[in-house]
Parts: sequence; structure tokens; C-alpha cells
Amino acid sequence: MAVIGHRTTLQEFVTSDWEGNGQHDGLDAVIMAIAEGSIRVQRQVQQASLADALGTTGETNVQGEIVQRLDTASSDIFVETLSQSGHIAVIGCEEIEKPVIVEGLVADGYIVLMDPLDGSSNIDVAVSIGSIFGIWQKKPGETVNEDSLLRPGNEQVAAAYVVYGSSTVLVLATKNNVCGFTLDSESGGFALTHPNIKIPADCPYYSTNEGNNKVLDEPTQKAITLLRDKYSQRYVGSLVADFHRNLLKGGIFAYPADQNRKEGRLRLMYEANPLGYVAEQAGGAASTGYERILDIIPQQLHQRTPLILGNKDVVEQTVSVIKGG
Ligand code: P6P
Repeated sequence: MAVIGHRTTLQEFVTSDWEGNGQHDGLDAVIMAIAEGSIRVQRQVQQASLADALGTTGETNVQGEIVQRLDTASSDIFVETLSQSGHIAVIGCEEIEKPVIVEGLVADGYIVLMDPLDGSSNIDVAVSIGSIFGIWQKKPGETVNEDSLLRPGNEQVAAAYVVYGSSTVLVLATKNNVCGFTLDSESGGFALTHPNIKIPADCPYYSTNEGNNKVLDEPTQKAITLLRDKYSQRYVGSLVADFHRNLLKGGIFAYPADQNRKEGRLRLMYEANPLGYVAEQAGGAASTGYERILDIIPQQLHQRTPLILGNKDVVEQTVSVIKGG
């Protein structure tokens, strides 16, 4: 089906949108590397069942989680495309215990923290999954090492995620705006379909794992009860899919701390920070339930955090109850 009229392509956007806006040199190449990698990952995800590429590697990752074969494949793809962009200094990845220092560092090197395939346990049942990226810029003259990755989320220069669902959508947040680009199977590239995304003021949905309710502390149970009484539950069990719906339609995602996960379940550096940046740039908010996600000073590359994410007013109300307000 031909696309009616010309839609701005991602390449055109990153070239034109950032001219004269003091954007960071080379950032366009980093975004295009993410786009290139996501097109390859999307093909693998779509073909996985046919290529007998489903299932696990039999290994567990640094998180102690069973590694899906597509987790490893996706990680390898993005490390390759990012490294080849010529503007990356170091990569941190959920699937790789140590940072990947990219040879031949360039002056404007970027630091990318990524979850290459989030929600991969849903692949076998054809449920939407995603890739998540936080982007920082190394400090002038900095010699990157493992500690270079431990930057607070409020120092990100951009963030992006890709949702592999009924369509493949890349959402890009910079200091200027949040925009969505849909993969056009005919052209093979991403075209602008969601300009200047803002989280709607109306909040119809809440997303949380109600099965954890029994292990929440009392103030948090009360906060979830208030959400249940006011909104409709929508919970895919895939962070990117749940967040993308709430970003476009309005809603709140909550994975608070509980008795079994006192530090929370989701990861700060490559899940909460990037999606928190997207949410804030779209007029939303991201909290642990006690503090702003983007203000956390990281201690470890793979540290976890509780996450309350989405519509600003509802996040603030929920945090107030969790704090016992
Ligand atoms: P639960 C997927 O494994 C994931 O990391 C996120 O994508 C998702 O939001 C969360 O875990 C789901 O966790 O405990 O509800 O299965």
C-alpha cells in the first residue's frame, strides 16, 4: 500500500531537526545505528519460530535470568551497528556483564546503555516486545572506563525505544521533543508518524502486576487500590509495550518495590532512565516511589529500581500515597 504523500524519514529528521539547535555532533549517526539494528532485530523476532531461533541458550545472564537466544542475537546486532557508527565510546548492555569499550574512540564519543530485547520471555507467544536505549555523551577529554557508564539519567542527551508489535515503532526523545517513527516495510526505513508526542492529560489506564499485591507494603497497597478504583487495567507484561500504550493514550505503569524485590525488579540504567527521560520530555514523570528516577546517582551498571512511570499528575499522586502522605 503506497504511503499517501511524503512522510519525513528518520534520516531526514535527525539531519534537519537538529541543525542549529546545538545538538550533539554524531548523535544522528548513533540514532541511525539504533534504527539499522532494530530493523535487523525485527526480522529475527518475526522469523524466530520459523528459524527455530526461539528458546533459551541454556545460560543465565548477569541478572541470573535465563537467556533467550534472541536476547544474545539482539545484543550482538546492536553492539555491531553502534560500534560501526564511528561515534560510540562505550556500550553497557543488560546481556553483557562488563561494558564494551569501543576501539578507535572518537572525540565526541557517546555512551549507550541498552536493553537489546526487553520482554523476551514473550517472544514464544508472539506478544509485543522492545529494545531500549539511553544515550549520554562522554565528557571532553574523558578516557572512558567502567565508571564512565554510571551517569545519572538527568545527564542523558537522548533516549529511544523500539516496540516490535502490530507495527514496529521507534520513539526518539531529545531535549527538543519526543517523536515516533514507524517502519515502512515498502521503503525499509522509518517514517515520522507521531510528531511531538505528549502524554495525554486524561489517564484511562494503569499497568501493574496485580499478582504482587500481597507482597506490597501497606501504603503501596493503598496506592495500587486507588489506581484500581479509578482506571482500567492494561498489563502486557512487556515494559516497552505497556509504556508505549500509556505514552500515546495516557496511563501509569507501576512496578514498585515489594517484600521479594526490595530494590525493585526493573533496571535503572537501561530501562528506567531511558523511559523516564522519554516520559519527562513528553510531559510525564518517572519515580521510584520516593525520588525522581533521573536524579539517582548510579552505583552499579545492572542495579535495579522500583518504577512509577507515566502521566505526571497520577505519578505524583501515587508517589504521595506510597510515601505515606
Ligand atoms: P512480571 C520483562 O521480563 C520485564 O523485564 C519487563 O518487560 C516487564 O515490565 C516485567 O519484566 C514484567 O515482570 O514480574 O510482571 O512478569
